[in-house]
Amino acid sequence: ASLSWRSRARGSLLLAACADAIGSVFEGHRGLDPEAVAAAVDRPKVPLQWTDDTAQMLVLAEHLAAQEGRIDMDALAAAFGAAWAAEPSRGYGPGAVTMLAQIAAGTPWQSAARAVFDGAGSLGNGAAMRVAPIGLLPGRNLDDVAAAAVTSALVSHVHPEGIDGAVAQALAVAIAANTPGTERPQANEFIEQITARTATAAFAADLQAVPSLIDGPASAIGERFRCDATALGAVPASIAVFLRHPDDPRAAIKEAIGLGGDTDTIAAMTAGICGAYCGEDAVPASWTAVLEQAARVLAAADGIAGP
Ligand code: F2R
Ligand code: MG
Ligand code: MG
Ligand code: MG
Repeated sequence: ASLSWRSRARGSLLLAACADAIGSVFEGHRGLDPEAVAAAVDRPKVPLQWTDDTAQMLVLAEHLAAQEGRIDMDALAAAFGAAWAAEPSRGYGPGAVTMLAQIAAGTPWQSAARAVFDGAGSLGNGAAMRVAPIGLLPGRNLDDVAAAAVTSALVSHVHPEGIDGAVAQALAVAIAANTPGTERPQANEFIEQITARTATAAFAADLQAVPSLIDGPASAIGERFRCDATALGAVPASIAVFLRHPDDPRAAIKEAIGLGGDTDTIAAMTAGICGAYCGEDAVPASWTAVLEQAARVLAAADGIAGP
């Protein structure tokens, strides 16, 4: 039977939240022991407590649901600022903290987002890590998805690579959500649809390296990409891991965490794409049962997917 859009939205947000929580234990670590990673995925630390990645993803999903799929940039920025102010210990990045504290104190997002990193703006993966809900809006073509991803990114990430990260990840989720479960995603076509809509030469080059990494050892992904908290270092790696294990979220999450570095975020982004492809039934019930605020995650997915 074909998967419903709601099942795909639920699968995406649930798996992203679970992977964020499981991966967060290893964030910043390199050279991880594969057995420790496998144990954390197969017998996760309970409860599954998620980080800034999921906190912002839920804010975005709830915003889209309230606005019937549109983005009000002032309201979205204010909601990100309020979520940070309510729970500043979710593991936000340093640039994000500086910027969100300003927004929470009343500085317009336009100046707060532009001021960070000496005026360069953030090229962190924060706009990408939260963007799955945009790829899950029903009835959107890929150009619409890319445009909405840019809008959602700009309230915090004005550097072109920070924006491209959000565009690439939103498109990956959307393409996966539109791929019939009976068809395996084809790496070349998947990547071409994304690079047609990203803007920077750096993203084009790194995304175009992904198809060559599908069949070899996972270590080649870690050699090709930095797997860090930057958009360029994390998003192509996440897409590569998904394309290696599209219908096996557990294997994908193990491999994503095993890369080391920004483990919560790479695992969450990989898992968000897997869930959009596989649907809710692919989420281990034992994870959902112990996931923090699981009912809120499900309601957020239903809010964007519609009836
Ligand atoms: N940052 C973390 N984890 C490490 C800190 C944990 C925290 N101290 C704690 O446990 O309490 N995790 C989360 O941040 C990443 C998402 O990052 P976001 O939201 O984009 O933040 P930021 O700070 O803007 O960017 C992240 C890093 O990217 C580099 N960077 C960004 N812009 C740059 C620029 N223009 N030039 C040079 N470098 C730039 C910096 O290294 C930033 O720190 C996710 O991993 C999430 O889980
Ligand atoms: Mg995090
Ligand atoms: Mg392009
Ligand atoms: Mg992270």
